[in-house]
Amino acid sequence: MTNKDAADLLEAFADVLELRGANQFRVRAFRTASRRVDGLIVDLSELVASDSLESVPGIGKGIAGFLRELVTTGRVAEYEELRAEIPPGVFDMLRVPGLGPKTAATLYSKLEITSIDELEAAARANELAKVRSIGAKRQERLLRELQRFRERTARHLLGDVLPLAEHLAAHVRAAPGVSEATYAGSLRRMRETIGDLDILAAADDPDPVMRHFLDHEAIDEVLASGSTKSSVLVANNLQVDLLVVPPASYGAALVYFTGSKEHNIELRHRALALGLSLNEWGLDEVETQVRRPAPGEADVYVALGLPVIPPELRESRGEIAAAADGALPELIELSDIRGEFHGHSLWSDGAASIADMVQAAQAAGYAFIGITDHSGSLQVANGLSPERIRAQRDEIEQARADVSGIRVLHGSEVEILSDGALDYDDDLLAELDVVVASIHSNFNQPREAMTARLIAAIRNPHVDLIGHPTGRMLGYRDGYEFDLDAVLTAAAETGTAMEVNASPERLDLDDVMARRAKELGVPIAINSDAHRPESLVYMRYGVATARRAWLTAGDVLNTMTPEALTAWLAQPKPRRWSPHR
Ligand code: DGT
Ligand code: CA
Ligand code: CA
Ligand code: ZN
Repeated sequence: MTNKDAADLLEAFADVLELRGANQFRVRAFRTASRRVDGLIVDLSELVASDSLESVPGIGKGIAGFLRELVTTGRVAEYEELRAEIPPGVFDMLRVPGLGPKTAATLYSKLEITSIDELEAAARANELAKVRSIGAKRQERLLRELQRFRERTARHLLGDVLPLAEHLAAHVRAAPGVSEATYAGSLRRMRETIGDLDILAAADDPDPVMRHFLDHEAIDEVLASGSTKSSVLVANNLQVDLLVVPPASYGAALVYFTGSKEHNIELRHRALALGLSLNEWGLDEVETQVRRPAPGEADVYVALGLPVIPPELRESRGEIAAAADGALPELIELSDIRGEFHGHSLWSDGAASIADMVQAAQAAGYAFIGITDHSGSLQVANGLSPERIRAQRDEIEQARADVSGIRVLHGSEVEILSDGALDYDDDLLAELDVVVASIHSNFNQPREAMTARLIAAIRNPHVDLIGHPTGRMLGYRDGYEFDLDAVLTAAAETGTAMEVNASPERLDLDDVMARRAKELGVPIAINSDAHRPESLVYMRYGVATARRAWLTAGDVLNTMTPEALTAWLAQPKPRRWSPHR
């Protein structure tokens, strides 16, 4: 239970009281107490232990009792009882700007509206306008807010947020008096989707930093602006929070705001066992109340007897134990990547010629690149018939002659048909340098059939890797159903690689699945699946996902030299795989 958690609960209790039409003074007292608790430097538990809660201004007898119960039992009975009597959807409504507990109480009691969906339906049916305390104007405004709320609460793709975040962080870094600034939160952990963007800056005087930040042209609207924290909206209703902290707290704040919340909780427990209280300002020695400054993240981790844990691992998935054992993996880096296997050209649904794609790969510093256009049955993508893919060879040869210093692999992204057969016969597949097998049709097969379909492709002697193995599209469709472990086991047995497709709307396999693949001994290939030269930059999102999967360079095919790789691909299956470095 942190001070922040307690502050949130006080606020939530005030909402419950207000929803139930409680006395305004009592409601306000809890809101004030929430702010006080949030601003406390000492841990609430210490105030409880020393029985000095009521010495804090704004905390009277009633609230002290509330907090004492919370700290000692982890819950507050009155809160839980009152809350249980209100439908949960009513609390969701409170998150819509311009809709406070009073209005929510009216909507609930007069119109029996108990969710955001019902609220929207009622507004569209002009029912809110008829309520005297609401009216037509307010109804219209609520509809607009609802629309924006839905956009804002939708999660954003890593690939959309990261470039903007780098830009905004650089802008903040250039503000007067800023010694350091970076993005934090889920983005720094490179999660596949981002709720809101958190930016953290270190400066002694926050005011000029805030002014400089709020001046940025990308900002559409300022939601809140205080002296050390502001929240704004940028394009696509992405919320950006900027927090400015003193340089001596920067490391502690960076740990805190990078999260994840679960990682932070584990760290705090470890700190307490060492007699330290970890918070966003620094590390406090519990006994002496002396604060140890933490200007850098290393100050926090080292004090806890740990190496700095890469942000991508901070998900409470065993990283703290591994760090304590000196067993953190040496994560793959973008600079380890020597090439990739899966990309398209004008021959199927790509937007550039083979020569342009190869040139872009060479400019990216790659030592090899696979050109893998779609196969014939994928007609929507202008898939290649056996005749056309054989005819494609001339242009591949031409690109090989024209662009030096890069090995061009002629391959295919071949369809895995519904029964697990492939779109090309084995003779044709044997002629190719690299074969990616993927599913783009009939996603709704039963789990057993889909599992068998994937395993059949894996067992084909010519298939080198399975493209975007689950078929999911973020924010659009879930992956198809299949038995992941059965498929990964077949891949390990045959030495067939699984792709981490780096395209931001795929990131497939995801972090958890790719980690499982590594555990089971499956080689991993990371591919941008580029359909145009500019998309080669997607590789960074694939590498980020691989890092979240605890992968090292040795776990990934793309880090091999072209010679080693060609030798690997030339081996007949089953191929034996062990991390190559
Ligand atoms: P998001 O924005 O949903 O993609 O995910 P995050 O991880 O960026 O979460 P966010 O923006 O709510 O908060 C940023 C970080 O601040 C989070 O990763 C950990 C820390 N944090 C936020 N709220 C709490 C809290 O109630 N307790 C603790 N221990 N940490 C918190
Ligand atoms: Ca966030
Ligand atoms: Ca945030
Ligand atoms: Zn593809």
